[in-house]
Amino acid sequence: MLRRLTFILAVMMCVLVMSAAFAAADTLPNDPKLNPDANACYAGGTLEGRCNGVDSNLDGVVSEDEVKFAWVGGWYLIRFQAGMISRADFPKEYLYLLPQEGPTFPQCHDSVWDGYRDYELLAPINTLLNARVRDSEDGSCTGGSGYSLTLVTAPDRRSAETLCINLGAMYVDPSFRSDGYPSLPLDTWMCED
Ligand SMILES: [Ca+2]
Ligand SMILES: [Ca+2]
Repeated sequence: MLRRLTFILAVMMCVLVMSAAFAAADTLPNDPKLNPDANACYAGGTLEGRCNGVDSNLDGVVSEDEVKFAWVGGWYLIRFQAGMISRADFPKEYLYLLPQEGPTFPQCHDSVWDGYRDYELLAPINTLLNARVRDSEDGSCTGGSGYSLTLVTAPDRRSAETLCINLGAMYVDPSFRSDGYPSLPLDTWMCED
């Protein structure tokens, strides 16, 4: 009797373990590192709800191919988001799914006027001490570590001044003319420190 009970228990345990295993396969998280089917189109993904109704060619019908195209894009996108595919390796036809690339630093800004030195922007406009002046005048940003300064954008001098002070710089230098630097925004002002 005891032996039979043990056998029944063993069978029951076996069934329990197997169903647990199947359940695990069904409920793998939507994480491309754990789940080969992970897809940004699934619930919780950034394309959730946007993959089954995309009429890409605007003919009024969502075809099977259009749905498939969207899901393949979702498959790549979630792997990009997990750092498993780089922008360079991302399929060209799906690049529109990737976020826009932000500006990269340092940037060199060349003046079109003689005798005006290059400005090297080290961080986004409107941050304290985001730039420095180099010795070069040819857009190469070489020579001299230059002095640090702060560049801001504002529609007029008064708002520029407020912005400079709020950032911790002192006041606006009226001698700086950003229109001589075509690659800088037109309303760029320099804060003196
Ligand atoms: Ca269509
Ligand atoms: Ca120049």
